[in-house]
Amino acid sequence: MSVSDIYTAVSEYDDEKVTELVNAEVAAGTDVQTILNDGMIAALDEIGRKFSEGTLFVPEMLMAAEAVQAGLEIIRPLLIDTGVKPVGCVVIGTVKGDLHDIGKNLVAMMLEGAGFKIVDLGTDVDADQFIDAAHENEADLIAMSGLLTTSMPEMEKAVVVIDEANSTRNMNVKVMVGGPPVSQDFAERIGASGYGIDAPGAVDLARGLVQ
Ligand code: B1M
Repeated sequence: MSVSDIYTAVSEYDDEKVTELVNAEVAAGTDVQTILNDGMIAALDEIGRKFSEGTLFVPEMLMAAEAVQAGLEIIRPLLIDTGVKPVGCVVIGTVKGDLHDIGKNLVAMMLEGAGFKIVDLGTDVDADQFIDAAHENEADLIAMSGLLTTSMPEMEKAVVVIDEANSTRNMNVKVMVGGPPVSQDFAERIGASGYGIDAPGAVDLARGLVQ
């Protein structure tokens, strides 16, 4: 048994096997980040590569994602095991038009584990939904995830509307963005407060932004 078996089970869309193997690795004390990165995320990357070259299609991407979600359910308590008082509140979601949620869920789990209160709006979230939730929860941060190139203009539009809401609705919420098409340069260009390269990076960034 090794982490590469998890990679294989995700590649074979076998969620029961993923559950069994992740449980076994956790019980054996394998580092959670290794299980995540080398087992599950690496397999999804390979699936994505095959999708790009046209040898796999949407149903296979979906089945692989479901296998990864099964593994994440097991890891979740390990990532959010915290008894500390909230260090801030983050409203998180995947932007309008985008239904990818695995990365967003991971970021949310790690932020929760770092002591943030999380309000997760799910996927396909528009700017007004982010703003209303941030207002209602007196949030410190709005965290927008996007996997599609078409998510980038949505983020840009949302930042403008959130800026306006900060003045008109007496809010003071900062915006962080993340996801593969996004970069530090992009975040700066659209006026976001920061860019998180991955889930641990999002935690570091969020900590810095709420200080
Ligand atoms: Co889609 N998909 N997908 N997909 N999918 C990608 C993203 C793609 C790159 C595949 C490819 O072409 N190689 C491509 C996007 C191309 C582009 O626009 N540049 C693509 C496409 C085209 C599509 C469809 C349009 C396909 C179609 O219908 N023709 C369609 C779009 C649907 C929609 O959203 N409207 C679609 C659908 C799907 C599924 C539903 C089948 C499924 C998603 C299921 C789900 O999420 N529940 C799916 C999947 C699984 C993928 C791939 C294979 C895997 C994505 C993933 O979960 N990665 C993906 C290819 C790939 O990534 N290699 C692909 C693992 C995850 C942990 O990584 O989300 O990047 P990621 O998160 C990282 C960092 O980015 C960061 O932290 C995480 C790790 O620590 N991060 C943040 C993420 N958000 C952050 C926020 C932060 C900070 C960091 O702060 C706010």
